[in-house]
Amino acid sequence: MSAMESLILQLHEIGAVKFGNFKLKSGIYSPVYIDLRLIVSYPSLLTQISQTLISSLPPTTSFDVVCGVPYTALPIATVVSVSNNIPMLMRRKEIKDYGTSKAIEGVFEKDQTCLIIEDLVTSGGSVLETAAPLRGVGLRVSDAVVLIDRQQGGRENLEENGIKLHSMIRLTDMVRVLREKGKIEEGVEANLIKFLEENRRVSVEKVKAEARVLGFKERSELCKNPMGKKLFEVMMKKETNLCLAADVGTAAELLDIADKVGPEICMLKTHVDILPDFTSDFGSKLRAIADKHKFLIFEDRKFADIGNTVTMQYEGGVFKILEWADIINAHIISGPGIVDGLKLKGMPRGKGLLLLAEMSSAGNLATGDYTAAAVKIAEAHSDFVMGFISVNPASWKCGYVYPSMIHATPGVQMVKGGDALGQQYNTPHSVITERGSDIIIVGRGIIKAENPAETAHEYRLEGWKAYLEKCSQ
Ligand code: 5BU
Repeated sequence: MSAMESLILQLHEIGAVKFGNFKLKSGIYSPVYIDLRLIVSYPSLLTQISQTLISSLPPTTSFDVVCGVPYTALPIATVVSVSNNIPMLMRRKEIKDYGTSKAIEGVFEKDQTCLIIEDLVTSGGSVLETAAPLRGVGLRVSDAVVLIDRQQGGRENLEENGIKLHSMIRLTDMVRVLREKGKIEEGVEANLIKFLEENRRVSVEKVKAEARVLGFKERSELCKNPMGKKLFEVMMKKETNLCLAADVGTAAELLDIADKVGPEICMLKTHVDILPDFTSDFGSKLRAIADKHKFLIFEDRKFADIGNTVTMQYEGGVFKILEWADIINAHIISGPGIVDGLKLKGMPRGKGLLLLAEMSSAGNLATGDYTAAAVKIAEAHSDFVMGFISVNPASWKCGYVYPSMIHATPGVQMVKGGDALGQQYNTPHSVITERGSDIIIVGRGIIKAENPAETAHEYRLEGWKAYLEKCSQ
């Protein structure tokens, strides 16, 4: 029996490979599920895997360091490193908000070659996510080795990004061996082959975008919503990704600060229902200032009702938000009907919608599956949904990779901290680079400053510098 066959049988034996009907991260159903996290419990299998991985590489492959894709491949990479005496690097998945905040841990020199080690490749997206920061710090990445290749486009996607994929076990080989050894029925193999045919290539567009940070220019071209496009253009033209949260006491003060801070911002965020002196000409007055300084108006109304009700709330009442706000936002708690409702009114007038995928306040419930649901709804309505209110989109398992969507993040101040009522602040640099957002939304950091216009200028410089830094990675 070959080393590969033996490994396949052992992986099946420990339950790392299961057959049935499983929902994958991407939402599609798969007849096979592979969970290699289990291998840490089987040290001798882990050793075998690590040895076979390295010996399966073509002899011409040379590298100075290895780096495992977090998390499952980390123990494999560690064993490879220790048993072959090759130094290892670690890529941080979550970058710390304190300390040195390095994406790559370990000692290396510029232009050294790093071999990426991965347990399972589907689209190749995770390998690219690890390759990007490695390349960002000056390492060369030309090869990746994987224990199991699901044969769903990973090889091609990586090849297009200059990475040759060496796979130890291909999914079809694995299933063939298991069938030959009588571990599974013939029908299971046929079912899997059919599945692979139907899912040959997993979201190449997503993977490509993941590989490098696209600039606002390229992203504006991908954006389907006209207001989203416009916002990208405003940001580029004015070189600012600052949004002012104009939470001042009166409409008069709001118009005054909008005029003063206008040159510094790409967007001004309002809570129109906090203004005691609101009059029906507020919208046209703010519009005139927005046109003068070329910023967009975002009413942070946080619609949350059923589709039919929000159409009325958007268009009617005292505030007539539809008349003057370029952008609005909505919770998805009531389901996708809310987007249909708002779209009915907003689309014909070229408006844009941000979905609340996350919130900045402590203990909020917009996390995990809820965030993923917001992404799904946005994808289905990308003609009207221009982006998200996000807090840490870089940590999303889904969605962050859609370059056409704009991420705007509240809870920003020059120093990390919070207020007495649950608000949590991150710095402009952290929000844009580590957390993967596009726009910083700043309220009290600016409006409570002695000189709001000057302070806004400082925030603008910080935010834009971080954006440029991210693009140059
Ligand atoms: P601050 O003064 O910078 O804390 O103001 C933040 C603004 O962003 C304020 O208008 C909030 O209503 C708004 N906000 C937020 O803080 N957190 C969120 O998750 C969302 C909006 Br959504």
